[in-house]
Amino acid sequence: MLELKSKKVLIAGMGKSGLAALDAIVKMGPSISVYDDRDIEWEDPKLLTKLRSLDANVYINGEPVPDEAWDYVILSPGVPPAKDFVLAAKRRGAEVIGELELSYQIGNGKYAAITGTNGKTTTTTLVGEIFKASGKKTAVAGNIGTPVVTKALKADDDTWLVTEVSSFQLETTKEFRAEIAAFLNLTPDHMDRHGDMETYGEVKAKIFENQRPEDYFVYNADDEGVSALAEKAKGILIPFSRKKEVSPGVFVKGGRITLGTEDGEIDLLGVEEIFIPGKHNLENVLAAAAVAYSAEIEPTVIAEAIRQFRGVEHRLEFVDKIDGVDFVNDSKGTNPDAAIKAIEAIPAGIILIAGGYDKHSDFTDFINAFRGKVKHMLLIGETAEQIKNTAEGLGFTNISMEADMGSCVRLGFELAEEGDTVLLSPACASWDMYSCFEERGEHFKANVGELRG
Ligand code: UMA
Repeated sequence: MLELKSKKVLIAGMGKSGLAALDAIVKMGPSISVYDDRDIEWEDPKLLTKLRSLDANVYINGEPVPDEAWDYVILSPGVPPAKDFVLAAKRRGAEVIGELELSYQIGNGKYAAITGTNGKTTTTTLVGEIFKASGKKTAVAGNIGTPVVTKALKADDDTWLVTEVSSFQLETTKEFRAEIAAFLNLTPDHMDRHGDMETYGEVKAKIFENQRPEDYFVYNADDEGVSALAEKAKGILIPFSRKKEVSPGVFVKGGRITLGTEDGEIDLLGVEEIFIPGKHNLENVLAAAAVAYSAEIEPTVIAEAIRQFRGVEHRLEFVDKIDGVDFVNDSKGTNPDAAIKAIEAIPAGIILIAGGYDKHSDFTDFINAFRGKVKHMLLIGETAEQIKNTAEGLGFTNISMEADMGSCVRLGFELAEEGDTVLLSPACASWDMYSCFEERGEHFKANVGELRG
């Protein structure tokens, strides 16, 4: 258990994670300082008043953090560990941890942790549904939107913390241990932060670093990068696969999702019974079944919860049908691979809205995935020019450069014919124009709503 009484703690980032960390530690008696680039005084005066009432030292709006001997620096996931003040704090002996590690050290509960480049939110949500249906005490948290420390402090020893875990959160783990860890897939993302794929893969692999031999490691046997990393895992391996029979594991056989166990095969349900579309969602379902199987949940409960599952908001979310044109919100398509999966899951006749924050992604595979299905692309945001250049270089020229979401939705509707889909799947994060992908998705939906007048 982390001992914070009279320790000097710096919390970096006053977003969801930083605020949750602050609330979690304040009663433990540390001397607290906080840092944020934002001008909190102007943007959130109530927060500043709260911080002052806690006697916290506040460094905001570009003010330099003093080079002091902090005992702990609690980093929000969006704050890069390579920042100068973090490196300086480390040199002076500070322990740098994130909110996930804090949660593990001061909270209760056991972790079913899910990582991967894409599918994390859908899989985490489905695992949560299955666990709840089985009667287990369950809290769903993490990168999905609710800081896990908030749930871990309310949990007891039997509570399963079904936790979506990002690479940003894993970068700052030390002792964090998941009794069940799942690694869904590995494709390029966040290269601006991690630099290269090798580093990105290694950071993600921290999800199983502290697992014990009795813990479970669920992984995608169809993904070469993930399978190579799985060789280093120490727990019981539970692979899942769309393409081959893996036993023990979860796989597809004759169109049926099947559990391979030591005592033989257990039939779960037919692939056609899954509501959420696309091959990638089949993989998410296989992964969720494997996590649930690792927690010894009854196969009938797993199958029924999968049948009932209708997907998550902002992920291939059907918004409306107007004059025969479907509008689909995939604002969570925040990297090229996620957007490719959305395009693959939707029939030909797509008017695609893309572009956003620049994470130094390469858009070649994204454009190549159009394969005659995308009729027109509407571009916004920081990456618009780069995506346009890549597309034109590959011979796709039906492109409009737009100023904002409103003009994209209106022009998309004008260009669409009956039977077409206007799809928002940006292949980029939202942070250039919005505070988060949810806000972008809501803005898309509001603009679709306005088409109806
Ligand atoms: N900030 C700085 N300096 C920086 C960066 C950020 O001061 O260099 C400040 C910002 O001004 C802001 C605060 O830090 O006030 C924001 O902190 P944050 O970016 O860590 O975001 P939180 O609000 O704490 O939300 C985080 C996750 N965000 C990121 O990882 C970027 C949320 O995931 C998560 O839901 C939440 O914790 C609860 O666990 C979102 C996300 O985009 C969905 N994740 C990325 C992704 O999925 O690709 C990893």
